[in-house]
Amino acid sequence: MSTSEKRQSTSGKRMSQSGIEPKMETMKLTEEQAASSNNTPAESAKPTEKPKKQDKERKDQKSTAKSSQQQSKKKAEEPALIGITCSKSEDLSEWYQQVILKGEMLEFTDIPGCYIYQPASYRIWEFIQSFFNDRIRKMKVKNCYFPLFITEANLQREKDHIEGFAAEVAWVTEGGKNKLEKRLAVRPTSETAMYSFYSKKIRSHRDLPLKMNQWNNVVRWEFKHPMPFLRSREFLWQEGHTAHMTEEEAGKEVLEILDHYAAIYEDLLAVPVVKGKKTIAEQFPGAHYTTTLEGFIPSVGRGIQAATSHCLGQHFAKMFDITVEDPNQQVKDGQARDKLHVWQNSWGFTTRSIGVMVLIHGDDKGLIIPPRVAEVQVVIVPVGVTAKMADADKQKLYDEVDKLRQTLEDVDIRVECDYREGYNVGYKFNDWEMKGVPLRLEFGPKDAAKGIVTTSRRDQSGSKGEIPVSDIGSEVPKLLEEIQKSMYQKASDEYAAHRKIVRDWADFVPTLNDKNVILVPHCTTEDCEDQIKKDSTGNVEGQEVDVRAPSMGAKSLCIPAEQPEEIKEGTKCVNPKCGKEAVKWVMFGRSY
Ligand code: 86X
Repeated sequence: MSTSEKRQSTSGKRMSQSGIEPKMETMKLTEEQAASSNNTPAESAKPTEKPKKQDKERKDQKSTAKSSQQQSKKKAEEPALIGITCSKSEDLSEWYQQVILKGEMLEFTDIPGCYIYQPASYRIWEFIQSFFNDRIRKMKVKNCYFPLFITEANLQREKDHIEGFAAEVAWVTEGGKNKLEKRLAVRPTSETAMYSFYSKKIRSHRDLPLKMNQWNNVVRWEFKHPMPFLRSREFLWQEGHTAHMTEEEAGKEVLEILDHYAAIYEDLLAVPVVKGKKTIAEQFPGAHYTTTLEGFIPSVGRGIQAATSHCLGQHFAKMFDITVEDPNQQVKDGQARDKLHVWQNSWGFTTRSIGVMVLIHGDDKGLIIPPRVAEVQVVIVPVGVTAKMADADKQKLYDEVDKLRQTLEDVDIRVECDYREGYNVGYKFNDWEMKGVPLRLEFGPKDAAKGIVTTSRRDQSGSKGEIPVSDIGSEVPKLLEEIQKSMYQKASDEYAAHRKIVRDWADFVPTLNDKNVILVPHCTTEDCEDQIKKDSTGNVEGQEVDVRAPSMGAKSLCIPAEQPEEIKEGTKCVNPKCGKEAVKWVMFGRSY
């Protein structure tokens, strides 16, 4: 397999039959955007959808716009809340788009594949940053920053695998009115920039380990359909790059980082992941081995790569001449010691994680943000405020609400009170639900009289509870933790239920078609995987086929660290055309 083919398989170039990508961008492009967009091959690679469908979408958009106008005419004094108008199960693509736009997470721009991260999503990124920074600082990793631009000569030093990535590099060719003598790449990743520096910086074994991390933005000019958060041309990430004296030390770090990544997903975002190792066919070609987290999107039954931590071996050290003298070698006076190449790792975590979180937890009312990353954890909505209510009574209620807020803030809960005038309670409830606030407290004269607040969990629509006012300082934090736990548990149970053991090839494709990922006994070789990809391709019943990619084969997602059982001696690879012995349970699936 050529490097470029490898690269293609690594990044999963195939499109879905039912995924959420097909309409994402076309839908949202306004006419001006469409008109002004300089049709690069990506944008002009039409038709991206069946024309019929596109027409329907346009109509939908227009009719939505119209009905909202009509509505606002009808009730001019009361703003109309246009909630999520489609269901997650029926049209995931449309649902996802509405949820992130109406939840004010993200906005489209006039550049396809580049998005505005509104405060609601950027705040989640900040929670992730501070959590991860705490962890890596304990490992003595230092944050730093390298330039956005990389010279072509430097980028070419990675020539071994650059070939496979070349099509995605964005270039700056002009500065002001002058053409640059040498064009500059916008970083797609910083290996070449950082390792040239490492080569200078690392002189002796005393300079090791060297552990640096950047929080930055990178650009990969994807030609696949862009999707907000999940696959964008510019994205935010952290890239960690470390150099070690020994393979053992490097290997330990790779797994430690993978654990931190899993903790971000599971403990912060309440998203279950499977830890594992990439097969040769799917690993980063420049790596010695690649460890990975694999997530799962139940609505489409597809896997999604959640993060990677690579052991690079000595591959880059040889390319970039990163060496130290052997500290253990016995030498006579004046005799030079042998040079040892360092062992390197790299690891990355991106804003894709936010999209995965939205897809997993959101429902037909909109976002559901896990409490630990919610900017607003609790919203207090005063209820039972009527027009004929005396001002003094209203003020009394609001003062009590403010006391509730103070009590919660004193125990570090992030609270918002909704005192907005001119919006009815139903509107307010829907609005905060759309934004995903995990817990709503309702407080009105009746509650005040009983000395309680009414609770409504965002993750359990319709079920309400009560907490005595005197206990909210202790009970609300507990309830938030319960919400966090139960969101994770629900998602985890669902992932587990859709991770099926398959022993026979006859069950391979049908089980995938039932929206599962599968664990199969496999030989872990590249050729066999290619074969499986071909043989598992085909139309999926009941799922619409994207015209740009009529079918999608399954690829290996990872070799799970936790194997379901031992592979018994004599077990054959699941692929009947392969004939080799199975060596591991490998997780296969259709994937993003
Ligand atoms: C591979 C590997 C690695 C640091 C990570 O996965 C974690 C963080 N980097 C990145 N990769 C490339 O090397 C690459 C290179 C070019 Cl020039 C490109 F255009 C795209 C790339 N994509 C991925």
